[in-house]
Amino acid sequence: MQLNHAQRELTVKIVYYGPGLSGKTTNLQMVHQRTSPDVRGRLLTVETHDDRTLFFDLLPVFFSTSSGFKVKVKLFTVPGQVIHNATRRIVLQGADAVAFIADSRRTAGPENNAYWKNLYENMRENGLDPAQVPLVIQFNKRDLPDTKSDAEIEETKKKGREPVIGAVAVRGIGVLETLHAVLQVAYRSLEARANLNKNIGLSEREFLTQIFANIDTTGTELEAAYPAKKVAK
Ligand SMILES: Nc1nc2c(ncn2[C@@H]2O[C@H](COP(=O)(O)OP(=O)(O)O)[C@@H](O)[C@H]2O)c(=O)[nH]1
Ligand SMILES: [Mg+2]
Repeated sequence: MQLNHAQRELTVKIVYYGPGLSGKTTNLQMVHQRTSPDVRGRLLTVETHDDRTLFFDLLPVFFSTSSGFKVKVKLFTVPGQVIHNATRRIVLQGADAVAFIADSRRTAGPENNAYWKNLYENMRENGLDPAQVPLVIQFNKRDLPDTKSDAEIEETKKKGREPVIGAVAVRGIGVLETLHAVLQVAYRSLEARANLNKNIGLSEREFLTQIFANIDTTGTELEAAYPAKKVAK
């Protein structure tokens, strides 16, 4: 988090982390598609010929609070390939919350575990206490055969402290729910550290509403809380 009182600006950093090809870039593309141009910037994506993220993706989302603060939420993805660990570590620096995107297929289990470990290592290398960094987990690619069952995902949910969300990112399923969950844990952690309510007059409700009122929530679990608004693609 960067809080600049002179400029009246708050920057929040969210990182989508996980193995290569788990669907991190797809998540950002779907968020971009459904977000009003009024509150989003360009989706910056650097891809190589084999469709993998070479460096990182970045999608900025911004709004002004009723108290007159500018809030910039930066959504980043990391490159998943093993050789890009240095880049992953740099992108992770200063993250306020992490969405860990896992591939739900059974065959992906060992890779998910390896990258979970890698996430913890990189947090420590960056001087972050993993226990203090808010996390959510997305089990993506629920449409493919031989994925973990819902019951197994429930088990994971019970074992950990993190919110767990099932997704089919290519169809936009679970994408906004994941974004909402990660923004909520980010806000709560920043509130505990920096007293956003008191210091800049920004409540959790306003933080989430300013963003999700400008996202097309049609057909998602968020539709009731944030009535869908059509946005230009
Ligand atoms: N079947 C299926 N494919 C997906 C899903 N999400 C992403 N993909 C595909 O998986 C590949 C890798 O996705 P990408 O977002 O580039 O992964 P990244 O390396 O984590 O950024 C792409 O071909 C996506 O279209 C999903 O939910 N189901
Ligand atoms: Mg990518």
